[in-house]
Amino acid sequence: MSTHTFLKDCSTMPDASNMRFGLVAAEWNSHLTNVLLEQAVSALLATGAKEEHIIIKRVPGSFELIFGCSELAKHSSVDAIIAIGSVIRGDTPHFDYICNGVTNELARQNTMGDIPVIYGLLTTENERQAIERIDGTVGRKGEEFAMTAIKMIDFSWSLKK
Ligand code: DLZ
Repeated sequence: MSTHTFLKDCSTMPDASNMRFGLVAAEWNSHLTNVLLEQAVSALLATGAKEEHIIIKRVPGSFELIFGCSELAKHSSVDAIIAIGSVIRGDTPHFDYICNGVTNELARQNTMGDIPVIYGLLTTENERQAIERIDGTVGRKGEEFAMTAIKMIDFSWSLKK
């Protein structure tokens, strides 16, 4: 999604001023995950979220997103969690294990838990593909994760009215 599309979408987004967000970011490939995190926070604020309603936690690697998200859901009052990580195949023979483990477990947390967990894991063949998904060439994924979180909270709240 281009920046232009994102800004256009902002005006039609649900009101995020009362929404509480937890962001858990992996330190592995931090030059990428920090940008995703910044994009997500900027997008949340641009859509009306309050800074004091945003909790940011870091875990060592993407595999730890599983425990990090699960604990944050248990011990905080956030309305949605965004899990942010970047796994690059070239870096690890464990690529498939890490990706499958995190994907399956975050999916399980979505079905078993009370709040949505947004899947902000980049799984790419190389660093170039990851950068393209951040710098606007193929998307600005951090912004997309933020908008997905807002939409899913709105969805969840719409069922409880
Ligand atoms: C070990 C490892 C490797 C090789 N590659 C990555 C990666 O590309 N991205 C990532 O987020 N984490 C990686 N890790 C670390 C694991 O996610 C995890 O932190 C360790 O296996 C310890 O549980």
